[in-house]
Amino acid sequence: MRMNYRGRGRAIVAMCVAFTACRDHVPTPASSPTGVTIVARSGNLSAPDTVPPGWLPLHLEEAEGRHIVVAFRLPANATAPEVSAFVEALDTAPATPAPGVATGGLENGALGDVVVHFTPGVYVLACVRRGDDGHRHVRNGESRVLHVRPATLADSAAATAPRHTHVVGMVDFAYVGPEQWTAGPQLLRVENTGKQDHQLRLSRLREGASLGDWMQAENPDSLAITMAGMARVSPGEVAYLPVTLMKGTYVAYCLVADGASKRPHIELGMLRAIQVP
Ligand SMILES: [Cu+2]
Repeated sequence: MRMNYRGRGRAIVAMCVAFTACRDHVPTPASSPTGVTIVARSGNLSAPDTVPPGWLPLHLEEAEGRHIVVAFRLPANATAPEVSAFVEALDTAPATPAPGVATGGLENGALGDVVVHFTPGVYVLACVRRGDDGHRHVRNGESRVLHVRPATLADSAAATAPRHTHVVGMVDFAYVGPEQWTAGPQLLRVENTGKQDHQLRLSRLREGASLGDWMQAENPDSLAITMAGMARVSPGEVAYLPVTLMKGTYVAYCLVADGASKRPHIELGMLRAIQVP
């Protein structure tokens, strides 16, 4: 049976759920020792309580199960009840509920680090992946409050944004920017200039497979290898994704659901082929 275009999002979701033990993806650059390591288990996230401000690499260890861990910024003066209300609202809200802002995050499959910006104040790390019961993991305790302390002189190294090699713009509902990238280790600057949350998942087509084949495939995983991913980024936010690119064709796509139609953005056209010559 061939999947039609509308079934595509569901097939990809299934692919992501089923994505296991794929060991042939290219390693991304090693995480910085000053980064934030998050260990995810079923019903539990562990991470530092306090981190310095600035651009910090986030690293995900999936000790048990698959997780999508997003760093949400809350107002710096958010109270404990406001934090709890936000965490509760995350489960059912299609987009990031106010007053939270998604600053980027780590895709399931522990595909590699992402670099996000922390300003002094209160953040919540939470897993937005849906379980078999339809609820996001955050509902079962996979959240953590992260305090970002005030800046000191020693933080100056992390104060400036990392130097990117390519820019990926995200709008409702498309990726904008060059359709050709350079092979080798790259740092993608991922910018959301749209009005909805977006993400960037990157898969590399296997030799001989076309974008059309991939879109129509019953099992997209057989035609492409998922390489890297940036989880939810809210409008106006910027985050960075390190990736090592090989010669070939990559597909960028977004599985965030549209608030009105409930359809994943990929079904609304948010996918793009990018060549790496
Ligand atoms: Cu999107």
